Amino acid sequence: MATLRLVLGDQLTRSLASLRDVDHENDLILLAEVGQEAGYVDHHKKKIAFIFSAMRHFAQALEDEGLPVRYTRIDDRSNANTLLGEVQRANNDCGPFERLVLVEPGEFRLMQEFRSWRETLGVDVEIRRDDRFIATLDRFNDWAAGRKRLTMEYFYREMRKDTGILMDGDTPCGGEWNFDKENRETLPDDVALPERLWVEPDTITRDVLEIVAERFDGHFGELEPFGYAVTSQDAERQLDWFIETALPDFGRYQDAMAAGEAFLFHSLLSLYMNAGLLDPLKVCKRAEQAYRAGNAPINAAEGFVRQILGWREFVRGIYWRFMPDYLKSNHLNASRALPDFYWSADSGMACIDDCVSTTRKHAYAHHIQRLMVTGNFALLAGIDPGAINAWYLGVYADAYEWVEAPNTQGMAIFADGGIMATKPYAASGSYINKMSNYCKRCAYKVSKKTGEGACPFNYLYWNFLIENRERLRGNHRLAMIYKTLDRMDENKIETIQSDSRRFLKSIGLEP
Ligand code: FAD
Ligand code: DLZ
Ligand code: SF4
Repeated sequence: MATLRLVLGDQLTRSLASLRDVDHENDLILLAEVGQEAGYVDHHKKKIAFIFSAMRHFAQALEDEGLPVRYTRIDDRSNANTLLGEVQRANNDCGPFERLVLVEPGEFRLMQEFRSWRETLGVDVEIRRDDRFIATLDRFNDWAAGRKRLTMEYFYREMRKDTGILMDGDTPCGGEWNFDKENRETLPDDVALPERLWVEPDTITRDVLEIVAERFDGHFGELEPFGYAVTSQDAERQLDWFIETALPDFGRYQDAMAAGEAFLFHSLLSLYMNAGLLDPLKVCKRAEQAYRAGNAPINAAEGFVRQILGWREFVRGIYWRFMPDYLKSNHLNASRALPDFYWSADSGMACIDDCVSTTRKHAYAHHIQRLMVTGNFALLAGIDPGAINAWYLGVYADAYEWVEAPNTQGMAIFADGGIMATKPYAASGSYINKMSNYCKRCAYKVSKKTGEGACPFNYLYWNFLIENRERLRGNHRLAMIYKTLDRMDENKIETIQSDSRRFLKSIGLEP
């Protein structure tokens, strides 16, 4: 049966479910750079370049294998600029096809659209399971069914047992399931950070860089220098580099932050796993092997595996279980606009400006920067979930809604009301000060709680608890802090509120 096989920009895996039974004679594989996908949020220029270049390299590899491929470039004059339009054009030019085969997309909006295509196109549309994850969605839903709380840690343990990763028989390697307590060291001043491995752009990437510079000039972010891998072979090299060079220290410095240092000992592998260039199970197995060979301590191997086998799989399950309502939720009724400094990095707060600069430069920031700096600020300042989700979805090279939304709605801003986290990850300046060297170079004083020059995170933290007292005081994990607030004298509360109003006004968030 003549079949058209549509492959999306984050499905660049040769063993993709829709490519396994490809018929060299009768089928056509379609990849399309379209305005619809490049423009539905303000994607970082580097993210667009990464995806387009990876798509072009993938198409080339398929062609080199002798497979029939149709590739639409963003600057093709006849580009319909929608996925549906490109499917229709392929059908008109090279069809008719009796069947369209694709793999579940990573975003609900596209899933809905694909489900309507059978009617629109009048052909059989087969949407196959995306089996590039370690757990199926059925496995997640079976685990989740009937549970009052969905706790990542318990799901993660099931995943460890299912896969046998970091298991000695029935017991977890090292005698504990979780070495989280050994993942919280701060970075010493004299620590030697590893030299990252970058990939020199080839002709395909250079072409893409030119097109992105021209067509997406108004988008956020710095396009060059561009050094990300765009093929699975180069992504594998990045994995080798990480396992040998950075993994041994990944564990202890997992939560640390340092001004001007974007990567520390992090892997920078999320963009490759999410786009299909690396297999997450293989990545976990490599970390396990390093541990078993004595090349990485347990707190590093387990800390790393937990992020992928645990968090990555867990957030995917949460997304598909709770969409579409998940993105509509706004438990804290947050409605303030996103401050301009999320784009311009000129807030005067050293922590925010460093995280935004890193983001602007690399389309990357590591987890604690996303969660405890930009995420924490958005939580404390009550930023509208739509605005902050759009920011996270656009600015990171690894961002697709299945992984971005639970991390933002659930972890960072508590908009889901506690599906992901038992309490909001709200923190004052002292957490940032403990985990980084930002405060030493900041115009604000972290030790000052209120008044001129005080760290905004300090008064915004208490202001957040005051503003959300009714919604949060029933949360038993916040009981102690609300007791402290109850004991606070009226003048202090007044000062916190007026400092917060003044500050929010100064950044355009209060009238
Ligand atoms: P490492 O620190 O080296 O971690 C190893 C791997 O673990 C990552 O590559 C990633 O695949 C996985 N991982 C770690 N934490 C998480 C997590 N919380 N959820 C899912 N996977 C995780 N991650 C994305 O891949 N895409 C996103 O759009 C995204 N948005 C986020 C938004 C917010 C507000 C927050 C707080 C986190 C977000 N994360 C997202 C999770 C995490 O920050 C990134 O996966 C990580 O920073 C990627 O860098 P790395 O590859 O160097 O990770
Ligand atoms: C993110 C992205 C971008 C920028 N451009 C394209 C594109 O032109 N064509 C395409 O097929 N995919 C692109 N993508 C990735 C999709 O947005 C992604 O497949 C969906 O968001 C589902 O995860
Ligand atoms: Fe951030 Fe406050 Fe520290 Fe400045 S003093 S870097 S605003 S936490």
